Amino acid sequence: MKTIQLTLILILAGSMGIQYSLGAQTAPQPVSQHFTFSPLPYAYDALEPYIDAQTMEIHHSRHHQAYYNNFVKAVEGTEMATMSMENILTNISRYPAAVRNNGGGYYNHTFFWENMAPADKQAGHRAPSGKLAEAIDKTFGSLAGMKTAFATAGASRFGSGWAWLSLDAGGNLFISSTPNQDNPLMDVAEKQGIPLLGVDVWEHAYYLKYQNKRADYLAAFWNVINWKEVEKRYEKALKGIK
Ligand code: MN3
Repeated sequence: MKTIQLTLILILAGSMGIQYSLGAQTAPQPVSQHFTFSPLPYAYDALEPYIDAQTMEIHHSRHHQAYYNNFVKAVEGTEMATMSMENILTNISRYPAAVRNNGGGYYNHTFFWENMAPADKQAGHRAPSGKLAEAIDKTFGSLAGMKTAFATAGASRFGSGWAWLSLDAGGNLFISSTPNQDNPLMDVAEKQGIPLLGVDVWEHAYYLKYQNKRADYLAAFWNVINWKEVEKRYEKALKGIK
């Protein structure tokens, strides 16, 4: 009944040339509510001794927060303000560098925090299992083979960037690295795919504890992998490409 009344009012208003607004119901959602900045899923010191608390705090509360703030500023008032992050990233070549750099930084760090977990919470789950374990063995010969290829991608990235394990459109796993805040979702990536596991190899991610020894940081990283999360991403990615 109410719907009919409202429809009649709108028709009447329309016929009288009145622009009708439904007010708050149609007001656009603020960008900072569409894209949100979350706390870490664990305490700053939860990844000790592999990644130190001070690095985690600065990395999350300053670096990540700055990427988020600048991303929100860059998309406010544009078509991107209501798009999904995945949609923006896969079409990144259409958008300004500020969106590529800050949107990438915002997305990549959230992704990174979630693919890590405290080492003491990994009991019984220190390696991938199920379908992901099978795919890793098939593609890289063994988990050790995958780790070597992944660490090599991270160590050989010149300057700042990321190393990734991803799924390509053909359903195959691959390892790559990207410069700056790029990632494999982006249409500018050398090889595109759906990321499953990522590691930040910017100096700010490891310098306080490891200084110039990026390889030591990459070796320590395996102690804090949230394999359950990586497996979840793999299952979802497989469904997505079918
Ligand atoms: Mn970083």
